[in-house]
Amino acid sequence: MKFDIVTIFPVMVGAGLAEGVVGRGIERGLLDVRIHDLREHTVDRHRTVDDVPYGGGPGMVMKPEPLMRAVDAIRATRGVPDAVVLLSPQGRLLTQAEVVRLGGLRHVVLLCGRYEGIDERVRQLVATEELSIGDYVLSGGELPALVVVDAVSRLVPGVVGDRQSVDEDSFSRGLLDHPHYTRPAEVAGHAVPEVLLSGHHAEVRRWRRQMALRRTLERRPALLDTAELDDEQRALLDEIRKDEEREP
Ligand code: 4GX
Repeated sequence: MKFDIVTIFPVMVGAGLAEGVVGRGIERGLLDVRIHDLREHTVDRHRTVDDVPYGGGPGMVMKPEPLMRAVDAIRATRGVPDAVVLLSPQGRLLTQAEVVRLGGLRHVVLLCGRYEGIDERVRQLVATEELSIGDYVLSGGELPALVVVDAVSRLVPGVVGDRQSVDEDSFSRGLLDHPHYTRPAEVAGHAVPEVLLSGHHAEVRRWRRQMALRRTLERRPALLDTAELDDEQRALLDEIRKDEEREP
């Protein structure tokens, strides 16, 4: 899968791509990620990427031409992308469903804004969509772009070594994860739940499904409205809800 990231902080973005699962995916040729320094697409002596807002007010706005030239250059050298994504708090919220949709594309361009925002005509003429990684204010689109590349890359075959860990990921099933434990069997008086030491695989599986449901019900109940539960999960959830009624 091909990504092109347009930014005024190429070193920051490069650092975010260098390590871990994404870094290995790039090394192994499964991901083709290019970083484009927006200032390379300026024409003035000061390499200006921002200007004062029409209408006045505080802060600066990203100029349209460097961004438009950057995307033109990407089209010319890397081919016509399937999506040009602008990262901003005004965008549609990034969910695992959106990640899966982007994972079905072959070439995605990510535009990282800074300052108070970007000239509206970039939205109209260049971006094909706008995404937000959450309802909070960051100082630029670089971290959101890295979030998109990370989440989408995990779905590219071979990037995550163990297919099972992708399929069983919390959210790929629409629920929160169950608790995890490793050695030692006791830490500061806190023991590992007995069932995990028992070797009864069916009971371990049932316990994990129960805990995932319990946590989801307690922490993110709205997820249960959209999660596709099987018969066993519906039965477990009814049990948990009855337990709660007895001792809320
Ligand atoms: N999820 N920000 C972008 C500047 C900006 C504003 C408007 C383009 C248009 C954010 C988020 C986020 C802050 C990144 C403002 N660029 N982006 N930046 N949350 O808060 O994606």
